[in-house]
Amino acid sequence: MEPIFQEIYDGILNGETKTVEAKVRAALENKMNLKEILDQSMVSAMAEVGRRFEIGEYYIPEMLISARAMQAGMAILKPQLKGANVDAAGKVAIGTVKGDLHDIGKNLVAMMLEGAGFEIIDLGTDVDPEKFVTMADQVDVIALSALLTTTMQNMKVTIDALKIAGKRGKVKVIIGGAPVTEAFARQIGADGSAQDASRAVSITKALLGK
Ligand code: B1M
Repeated sequence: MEPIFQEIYDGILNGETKTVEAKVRAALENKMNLKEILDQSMVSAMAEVGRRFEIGEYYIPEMLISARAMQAGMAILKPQLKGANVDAAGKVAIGTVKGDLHDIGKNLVAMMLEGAGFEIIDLGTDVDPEKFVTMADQVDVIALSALLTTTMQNMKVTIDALKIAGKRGKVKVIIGGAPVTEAFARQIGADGSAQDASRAVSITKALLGK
């Protein structure tokens, strides 16, 4: 791994926000590839945080400070991802479903979609199904994120709420997040699912014929 990627990785693991900000800035100044910065040093660090949590080496406070350092690094990358595409490719309302507070993956998907020219309405976390329903007339795509096996069930609740309100035909629905599979997406009647942020962009484009 590039030494600077290692420093960002370690900074996230140790929750050192200032270090992460400085190193991400330095990586950008050195013209390092955005996707490599994200995947090799940042997303992989969060996967390691999860592994340490699973084996009881990290607890919630450690997860939180790592998440804060990750978000700080992402905030620096965001303007770089934006702006390459000027034409709005479509409008997307994105949110983490009811009961779920994880927002790093959702924010990354929103950033990549924005970078690909989509207009984003970010509804945040713990979003009520009804809130998504109220967006259906205003957007082309509703994008649902969930990180918990418990809250992924609320993706179905949200899609069902769209159906009951007669709005399902008006929007495409894509879903994603660590526990989500294509089989689950089919089962609950989503139009597509994506394992990561770049695939979320290609699926959204394909669904809108872009
Ligand atoms: Co939580 N947490 N957490 N957590 N947390 C997980 C998800 C967990 C796998 C950890 C573990 O046990 N190994 C586990 C879930 C187990 C399960 O359900 N099977 C877990 C748990 C149990 C919990 C709590 C219940 C812990 C507790 O309280 N006892 C609790 C739940 C709170 C709640 O939501 N109600 C909780 C809390 C938290 C924190 C608040 C401390 C913090 C979140 C901070 C934040 O988000 N602001 C946190 C964190 C940081 C994690 C881990 C460590 C990292 C998640 C992350 O940000 N990953 C996570 C372990 C892990 O994932 N390995 C874990 C980096 C991010 C870039 O990846 O979010 O997967 P990810 O997003 C990816 C893809 O999934 C995909 O693209 C993204 C980019 O490539 N994607 C989409 C995501 N959304 C998409 C939408 C799309 C398409 C693709 O289309 C719409």
